[in-house]
Amino acid sequence: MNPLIITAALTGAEVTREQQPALPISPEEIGQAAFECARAGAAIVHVHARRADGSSTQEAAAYRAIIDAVRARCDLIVQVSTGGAVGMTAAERIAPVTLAPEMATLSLGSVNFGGDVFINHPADIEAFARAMAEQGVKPELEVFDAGMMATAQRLLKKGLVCTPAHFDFVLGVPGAMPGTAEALMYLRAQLPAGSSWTVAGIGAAQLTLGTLAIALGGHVRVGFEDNIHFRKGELATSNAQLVERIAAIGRLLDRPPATADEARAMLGLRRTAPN
Ligand code: KMH
Ligand code: ZN
Repeated sequence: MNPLIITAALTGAEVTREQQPALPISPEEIGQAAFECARAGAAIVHVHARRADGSSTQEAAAYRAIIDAVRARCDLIVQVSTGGAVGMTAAERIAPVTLAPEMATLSLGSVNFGGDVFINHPADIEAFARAMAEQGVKPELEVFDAGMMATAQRLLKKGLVCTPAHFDFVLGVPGAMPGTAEALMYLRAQLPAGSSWTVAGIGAAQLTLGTLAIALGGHVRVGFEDNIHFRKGELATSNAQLVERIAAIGRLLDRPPATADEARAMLGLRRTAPN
């Protein structure tokens, strides 16, 4: 049996309350959403911090409040974002890693991102990888485009990322690789041996690529960061609703949801003392 690790990407940096009224923004709301997602079958929460006015921030104190709010309610793995929002400096973006969370994202290259450009300079990528290694933080390698697999290989070769690596294929961002089965299969074929992987399909691809990933032995990310709809023309009522559906598909395909501790063992995470 290969349990399914479900990541709930609860908030993101770009989605607004106007677009999705149930978007969790405050630490308390994010903690409550994490609790509901844990009950629905998630093992990891991928989190972004917002200020009270909804704007994005990478301040460590804001992430501290989120980690505390999640830990007060459930034992989910907290994965902080180092992508932050488009336009933030690298120095801003790396701040939450100083809290030594269990996991953090590590974006592997620059890419067009809707009407913006998401910049990840090679030197910054290496500095982020070093900071994570120093803090004992497991990186999730974010792949938006094909060339980023070569960057992953370079980081592994330089010893900046340990094996087995864990990848997230983010597919369907306008300007990056599309949310198609072909794109997923192409990236999967290039995984370094022994790697684990998850897929974050954007919009409607969240359901189709998530289901395909389950069948292929991968893992799945769902949540409002990537998709605000339950189906075409119908907003999801909560992040947990999206987790519930993918957990049900996992069970049908003999991939029951992993608990947080099962996911820790599968990903080789250190079990953190509450930090
Ligand atoms: N907000 C995007 C520009 C991550 O969390 O590491 C980047 C992002 C990736 O969300
Ligand atoms: Zn993110």
